[in-house]
Amino acid sequence: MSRFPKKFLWGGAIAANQAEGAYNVDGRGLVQTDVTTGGSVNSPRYTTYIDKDGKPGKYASMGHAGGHLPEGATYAVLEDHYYPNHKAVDFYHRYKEDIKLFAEMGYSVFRLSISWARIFPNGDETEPNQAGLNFYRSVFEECRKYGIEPLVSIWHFDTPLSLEQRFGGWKNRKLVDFYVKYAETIFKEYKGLVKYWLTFNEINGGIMFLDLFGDDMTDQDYQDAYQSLHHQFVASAKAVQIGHEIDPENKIGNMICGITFYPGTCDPADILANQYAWEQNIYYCGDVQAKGKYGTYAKRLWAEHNVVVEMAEDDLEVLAKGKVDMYTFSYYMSTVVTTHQTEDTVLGNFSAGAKNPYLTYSDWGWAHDPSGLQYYLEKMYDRYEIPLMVVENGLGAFDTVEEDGSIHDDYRIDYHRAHVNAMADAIANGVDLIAYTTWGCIDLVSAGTGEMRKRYGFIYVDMDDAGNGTLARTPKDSFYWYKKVIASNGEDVE
Ligand code: P53
Repeated sequence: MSRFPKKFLWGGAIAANQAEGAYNVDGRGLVQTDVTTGGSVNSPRYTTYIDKDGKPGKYASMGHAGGHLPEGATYAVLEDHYYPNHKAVDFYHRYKEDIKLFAEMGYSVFRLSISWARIFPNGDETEPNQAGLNFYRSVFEECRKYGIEPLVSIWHFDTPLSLEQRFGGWKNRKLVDFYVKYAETIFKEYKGLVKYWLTFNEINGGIMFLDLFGDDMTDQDYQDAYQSLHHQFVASAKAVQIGHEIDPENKIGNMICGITFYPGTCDPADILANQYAWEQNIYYCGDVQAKGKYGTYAKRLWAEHNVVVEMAEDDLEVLAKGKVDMYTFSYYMSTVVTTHQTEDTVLGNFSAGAKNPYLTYSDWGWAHDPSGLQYYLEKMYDRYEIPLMVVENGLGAFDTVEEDGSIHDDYRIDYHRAHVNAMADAIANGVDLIAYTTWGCIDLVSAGTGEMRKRYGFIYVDMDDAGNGTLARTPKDSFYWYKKVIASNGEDVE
């Protein structure tokens, strides 16, 4: 009996803003990461601006959960700061070389995102930017040349900055129509070239990461977060419907930041707190997108922060009609929920709370927990009974380049081996898992910290945190390991 279905899709994943660079080329508009500096595990990234009196300033950015631009200020690129996403790893100019390497590993799928601001630089033009459309067409054609199926995230943390500046971002309902027009444009443009789509990357980040920094958050922050999510749900549901109308062959998924939550103790209070964490952080978005309706617990979640979600008359109908074809998610780690005081806590980037004594942690504080992936897969398949895809999974780690140029990343191989085995176990338990795309199949800029040295790739990129390096690509040991895994359809993981 083979462990993975015959047509299982193996590949890797990147996002436009973290890989492409070329931030001001061929008519591209700015996005939030273009005004966001680098950070580290202990220091945040900053978003920079010019205030209403013309003075430069910055606020600590929580990545995609958003911070606050002061009243009257304008987002700005400042002279004396380094912005790692501007250059990233220059996928924009090197995609042919990169896709060739992906093909060499044997990829049957490659997940990437389209940068909205390459297609509609300010987000609300009447006509799309032809140069942007051409770029992705060549990327998709390059994939097809090698028989690689593109899996396209329509939005991966990159709302055009102009929409953030003029409309305040997703809390403004106007964004729904802008997004839908953008989605419709690319569905039509790439009909026949792209079949697999994801509407919003880690959509639940908007509420989950907010809660992680909960102490400083006000009810207004929660109000904005839930309202923004509602707009994204409506936008996603409309895109699903339009995508199906344009090409009935299209398979359109959601994308959830999949963290597995465990109760810290068997105290019933912990069990309930853990269930509530799943509801808020994981089910809330998944239910709307995969079941087409808000969960019954939503009212309680809103009430906790005096939130009133404003909805248009036919929104609930739109949600019901815009259910996704597959449930997709990222998986890096699990976390612990407890109502008890604990001394042993994790404080990493985007991970916090009690430490799990049964697990080990990465240098960025992320728990290594392959069983958590199996648990997540089984739980979600049981809940939704639609095909699942693991569209991100990987280990951010320091890599050392040996004198002969080789990179021996056995820690990364161990991480992936364990997670491939966990997927096989979930499949053996009946889960309809159809794809695995590892995160950062090539090194790229970290979303959370803006670092290059937090590396995920099977392909090393010569580039450091200050932007120095030749950008040369070198396969790591993991490259050859993954090639073997794919060639054996997941049988040979040694
Ligand atoms: P980085 C936090 C927790 C889980 C997933 O993350 C996350 C984040 C954001 O930092 O984001 C996803 O680069 C995201 C990718 C991101 C990747 O995980 O912070 O979809 O854009 O790069 C890894 O190590």
